[in-house]
Amino acid sequence: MPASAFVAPCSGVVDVDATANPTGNISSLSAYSAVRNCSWVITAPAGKYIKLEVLSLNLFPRELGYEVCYSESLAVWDGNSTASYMLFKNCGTEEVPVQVSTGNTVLMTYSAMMQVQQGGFTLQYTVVDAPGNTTDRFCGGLENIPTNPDDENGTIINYVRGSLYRPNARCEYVISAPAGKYIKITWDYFGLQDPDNFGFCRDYIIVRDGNSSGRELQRSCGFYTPLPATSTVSTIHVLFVSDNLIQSYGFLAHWEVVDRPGGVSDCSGNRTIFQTPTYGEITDGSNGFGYVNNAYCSWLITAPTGLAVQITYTRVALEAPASNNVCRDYVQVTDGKSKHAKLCGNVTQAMLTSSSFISSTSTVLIEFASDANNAAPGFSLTYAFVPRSTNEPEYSSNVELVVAVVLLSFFGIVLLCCVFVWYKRRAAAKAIEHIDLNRGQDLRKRTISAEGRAPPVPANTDDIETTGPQPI
Ligand SMILES: [Ca+2]
Ligand SMILES: [Ca+2]
Repeated sequence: MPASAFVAPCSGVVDVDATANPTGNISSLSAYSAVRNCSWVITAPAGKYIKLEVLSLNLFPRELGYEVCYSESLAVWDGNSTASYMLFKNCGTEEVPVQVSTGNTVLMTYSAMMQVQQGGFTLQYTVVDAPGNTTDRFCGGLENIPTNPDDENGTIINYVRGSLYRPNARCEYVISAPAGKYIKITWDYFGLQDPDNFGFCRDYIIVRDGNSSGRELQRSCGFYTPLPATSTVSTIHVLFVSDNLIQSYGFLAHWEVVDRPGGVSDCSGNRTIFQTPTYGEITDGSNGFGYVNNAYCSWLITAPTGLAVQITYTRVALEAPASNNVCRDYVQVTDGKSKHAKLCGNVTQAMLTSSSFISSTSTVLIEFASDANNAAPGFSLTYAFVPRSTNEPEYSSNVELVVAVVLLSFFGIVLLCCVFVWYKRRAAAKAIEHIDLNRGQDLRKRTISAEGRAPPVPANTDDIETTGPQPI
């Protein structure tokens, strides 16, 4: 830059006339020790834009735990107020990419707390003819986005590469489609502060049908990229809010005008019963445009006698499970009394195939439920009644095996019991025989001692009991 270039002072709020000075330097160094907060509003001629290049940056670094430039920072907005998009906010010795405004004004702020003093910064501005891109910026304030036949898609962005979004931010987008059309939002990148231990979103996105008081289509935080959201009226409302602590990287999304509305399925506690049709399709009812929140539906399918129910999943695109793998929204099948695992998230074709099955009973219950936040395209499956005998080889062979094991075990136990009883009887007989012999010898000894001669040996045990001597 030429030595004679304009240098803006750091002194309160400074208006920089970029018409008179199409290029210049802005620095914290001129009054660094005295002034801790200053701002500059740079205004270029109408139809021109402002290129910003940070030549040097040596500010107090980000403090551990704050994640933001807290003690000392340089911030730039793409407009003349902090409600505009923030182009960057940096500190330390971070490298800052060259930025170009999308209008003819920018706002810069420098702030430092009293106890810090680093080397400061120098930034060069230059008036240029071409605007900057709109793919690297933080959101700000309310943005109304009307559409017309030539403008059927666009972006909404709260993202600056390498930076965290602003604390205490509130950004709103109101995107209006032509009458009879709808707006679909697709999230290309999503990284907000994770929910707290109670599942409460500290920073969040809410997508609503219509205006700011419309039906909530989606509420998201954390790092799970939400599935697309489509309005059921011509206008969609997107709100981003961040609190004062812990920031993250933000979001990138694109919107488009579509011909079909979002999820309008009436899935509120009803149970459908299928018994006679031999084939059918079961879905969440939104035709792939997104089911409603707080939904619950069930379908009870009972096959005629001798038939089983074949379930074939064709699509499962529900909200992703929580970090502990618990499904937030799910589809679950119960075969008789046996519950299959819940399916949720975006299920791959391979998983859909492996989850499909033929029932082992004649009754299958299908349940679909969604929680209060974040709808997704939905699910679909088909059912058909199929002959049970020819389609359950694995089940049949298992049953036969179980029956055989049970019967063999039964006969084995009976055999063991018989052997045991026989052995006990034989042992008891031997014991009686032994007692008999002992009693006989004892009786003969007592008789000899009393009468001087031995009595005859009794013929059996009855003789001992009835004819034996009385106690002496
Ligand atoms: Ca936060
Ligand atoms: Ca959900």
